[in-house]
Amino acid sequence: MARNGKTAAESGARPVKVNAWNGWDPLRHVIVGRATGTVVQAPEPAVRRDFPDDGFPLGTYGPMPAGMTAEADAQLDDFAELLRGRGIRVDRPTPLDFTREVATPDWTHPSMSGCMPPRDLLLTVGNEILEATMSYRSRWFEYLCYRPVLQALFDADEDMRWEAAPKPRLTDASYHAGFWDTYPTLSTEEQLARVRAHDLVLTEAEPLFDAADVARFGRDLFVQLSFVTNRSGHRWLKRHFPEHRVHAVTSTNTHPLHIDATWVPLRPGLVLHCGERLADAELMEFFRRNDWEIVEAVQPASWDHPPKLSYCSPWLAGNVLNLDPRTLCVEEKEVRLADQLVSLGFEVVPVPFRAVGPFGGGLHCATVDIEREGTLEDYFPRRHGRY
Ligand code: ABU
Repeated sequence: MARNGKTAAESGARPVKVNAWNGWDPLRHVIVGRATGTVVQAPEPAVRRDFPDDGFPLGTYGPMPAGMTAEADAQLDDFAELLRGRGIRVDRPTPLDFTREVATPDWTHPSMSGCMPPRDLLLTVGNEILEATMSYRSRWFEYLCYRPVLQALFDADEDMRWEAAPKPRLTDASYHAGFWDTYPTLSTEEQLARVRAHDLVLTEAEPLFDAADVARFGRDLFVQLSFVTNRSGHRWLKRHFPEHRVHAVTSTNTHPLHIDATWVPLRPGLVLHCGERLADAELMEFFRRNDWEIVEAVQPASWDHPPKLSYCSPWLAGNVLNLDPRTLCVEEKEVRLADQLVSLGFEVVPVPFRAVGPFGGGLHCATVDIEREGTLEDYFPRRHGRY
């Protein structure tokens, strides 16, 4: 029912429909995150924040600087308007007081985090929206920011499936003690060996995953094992989506945190990999065997100048958002990447978004697809190895 009491059909609006099978079909409805109220999280076993030059040395926490938050919110609002101007319906989360202490029967944590980036939390597969487990205590309650939107979608679309993965305990048993003291001291080769073996901060005590570690390619879902996603999380997803082929993947990324700045689908038959972050050789062969071209992204513009208080890598440049299989939103300063994408046949929509980076992501991270026009398809008819 529309706000004026009329149904969507009566008011002339397109009916709300949850439907998205991949990341490139024409976008009709999306969530765009908010920076409002974001905090640098209090210390917790899952993650280490240490910004000695930016006012938040190890062990300190609190609200992000007001000016940075205002600038990021302005860019997010402008992006939402840009999308609306293209006829795309946009929903926004409802921020909470993220400075407040949170607790479960197992632990108390002095702060939350924020409601950027929504992509970390919500995964749309077909008519289902799944709330991920998350693996940070500071993000345990983040789903509450999205409940008003999810409730409205549930009320508007009779066919929407609203699911939530099991809320994790996140006791100390879920983390390898001392990980953040030792891992940064390892050589690149040693770190890569740990990534390959998936011997990182999370234990296998319970299923854990972020939604942004799942790349959707129709019938095939690729789940990156990372700092925030464990094997048990992959196993849970595999059982949850029995009609899909759900693959666990790693890459040559020493700091794996979300697949959407590593292995980025652009359109059927074309995937972008972010520089040195190569996928497993077997996965690359699987893509090639199915006639997918793999292109290496050019070096990001922000390579030598990471923004203040950012925990993301410069590869956020590759964190682009498809409006359809021919049109990509790209951060406006990533001119070389834009040129590369134009040479591959895309229309590029430049979007000022640099101020959003310190709030956890780029254009893909900052959004969640609610509706993309399209159906479930099989883009990989030829199997290879364990794929
Ligand atoms: N949330 C995306 C972060 C990706 C990266 O730092 O590479």
